[in-house]
Amino acid sequence: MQVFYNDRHPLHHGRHEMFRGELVPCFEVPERADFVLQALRARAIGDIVAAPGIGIDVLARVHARRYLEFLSTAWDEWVALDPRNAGRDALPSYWPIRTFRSDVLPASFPARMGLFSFDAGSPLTAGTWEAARWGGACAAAAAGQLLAGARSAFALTRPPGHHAGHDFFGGYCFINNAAVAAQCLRDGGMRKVAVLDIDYHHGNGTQAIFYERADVFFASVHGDPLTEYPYYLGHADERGAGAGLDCNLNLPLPKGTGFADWRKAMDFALRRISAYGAEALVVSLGLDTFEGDPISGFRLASADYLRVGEDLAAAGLPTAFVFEGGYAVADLGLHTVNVLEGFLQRA
Ligand code: OKS
Ligand code: ZN
Repeated sequence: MQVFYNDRHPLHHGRHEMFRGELVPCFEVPERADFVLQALRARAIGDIVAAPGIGIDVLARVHARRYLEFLSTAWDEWVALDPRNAGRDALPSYWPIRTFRSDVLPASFPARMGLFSFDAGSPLTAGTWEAARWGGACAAAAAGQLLAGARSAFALTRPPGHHAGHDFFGGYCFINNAAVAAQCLRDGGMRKVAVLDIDYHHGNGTQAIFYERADVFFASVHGDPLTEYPYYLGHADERGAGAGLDCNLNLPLPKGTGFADWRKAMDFALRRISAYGAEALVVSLGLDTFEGDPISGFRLASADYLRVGEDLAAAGLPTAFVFEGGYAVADLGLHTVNVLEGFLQRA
């Protein structure tokens, strides 16, 4: 399996996120990807390579041009507001929710920061754009492998992507890597593509990007948004719209769900993906379903991830894995490698 490793990921290194009225240290830290890289090397999984660069046009297949333009200049604009900002992360303070306008692009940088985001937990730093766009390149390269006939590939990158929408960041995500991979598969000739999101959190960005499309099926198993982040999307009655009706499947599960019930949900999603007729699969691989995750509530154990990989392989589709969440940092390598090993043994 080719592993496209984003070696620019440490350029995105948030210090603090806003959490219930105070700035707390970030959970989404560079060490996350370092532990996965170490484990891949230790267990000799995959051929670890760099992704070739991509143009902005590839990202613009799933993201708005004005959003990409914003991301590319955001740090410089933040520092221009106040030179002392060079020493602190950029976080939004204002959001244009219901009754406000989002069609007029504000000249004010803090106002644009809010227009293009949905929470204050996702610090934007000096190297965020560089790290995030190279993550998109890793996802595109993983898709390219499948188009060239490979059974699987892995985009190992951070920041993660599945909360990022067409024109917004949030949930530690800026560029939607899984959406980039799915779109690249479509543009490369795959007629029907599925994204299966097994991160603890609902992939609201990916869902929204493909919600009205019949050519990309989105399925997600996640903590019930009534109690879990991102709260405002991910309910079972969201089935897609327009041409995309019934091309969206949400399987919310209560906090505390263990592997047996979680596995039934994932296998149901895989059956729906098979019935849909997908020619390729993108897996949003979050490892925050682990029982030891500090901010999540499912109860998967380390060995369960081998079974996850096996079940994914049994679906029989060319599969691109894209790294998402997971905050039990020291265990992330083991869990990621278990999924990939289970997959490779069964593939
Ligand atoms: C407040 C909670 C923010 C949760 C963000 C979840 C990010 C994630 N600190 N998404 O998959 O893992
Ligand atoms: Zn997550």
